Amino acid sequence: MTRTAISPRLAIRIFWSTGANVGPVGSRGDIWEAVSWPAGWDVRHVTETGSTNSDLLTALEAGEAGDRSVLVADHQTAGRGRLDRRWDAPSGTNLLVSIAIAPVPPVAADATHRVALAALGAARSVRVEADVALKWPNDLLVGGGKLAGVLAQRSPVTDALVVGLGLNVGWSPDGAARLGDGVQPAEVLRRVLLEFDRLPREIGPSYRAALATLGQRVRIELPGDRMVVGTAHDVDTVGRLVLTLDDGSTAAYDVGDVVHLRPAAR
Ligand code: BT5
Repeated sequence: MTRTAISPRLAIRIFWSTGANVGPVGSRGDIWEAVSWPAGWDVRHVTETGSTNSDLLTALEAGEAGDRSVLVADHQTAGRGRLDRRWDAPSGTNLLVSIAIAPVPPVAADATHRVALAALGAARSVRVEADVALKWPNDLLVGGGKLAGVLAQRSPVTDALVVGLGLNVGWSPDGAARLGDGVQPAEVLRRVLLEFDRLPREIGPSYRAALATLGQRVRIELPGDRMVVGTAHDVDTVGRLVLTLDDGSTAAYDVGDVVHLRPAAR
């Protein structure tokens, strides 16, 4: 049997220009096709891929996607977390989506803050009774368990970035949180995009106001098995978390995993 090899770049180009690879009739593709997306968003759905972030970056770099292009998948075989970690979800259970933002805003972190705030608004609108909190830099928590994470990747080729959101809807790993049964990932995405469009032009004050980390005593686990403990008192203009350390000095951190040492006050 002869097979014609198609490069990943060509495959995403074909997908993006034809809408091919969208789920077949009778599958979950129907649900995604039926959604009425807010104006101005170009939402594409695939049943399976490696990573929506990688695909959308490829599409951007090929000129096949642009600002407000959105790629959502039922399943990722190589879903990525920050720092080369994995993001897991069984097929069809959770929201796995990437959003293209172009050009890159003057403060790149603003783009990830927007997506995190939109996800926070969407999660709160679905689970009004739950205490959904935002933890620096962009995690959503419910009862201390991780509900969602955000991964931003900047294109080295074009003036754009991709912000990926993994939000647990019907499934969560041990110790994590989910929105719960009876909620469709497509409906959650619709709400995320609506909330995104409602955010103010200046995002910094909204982000700080929503960030449960501020005022908390925290531990930051830093790359290289280092850690630091202090009180989080601000986020600086480039998105770094500013801590007051126990010796009274201040220090700003741009990457790390934060643990709230007291329950969030809001
Ligand atoms: C994140 O990383 O929180 C960013 C996750 C971004 C995922 C989205 S899905 C769509 C888009 N395409 C991609 O390829 N990625 C993005 P981080 O803070 O590093 O968290 C990763 C860690 O969370 C892992 O090491 C696990 O311990 C844990 N984890 C994995 N899957 C999880 C899940 N579904 N819920 C909660 N925690 C999870």
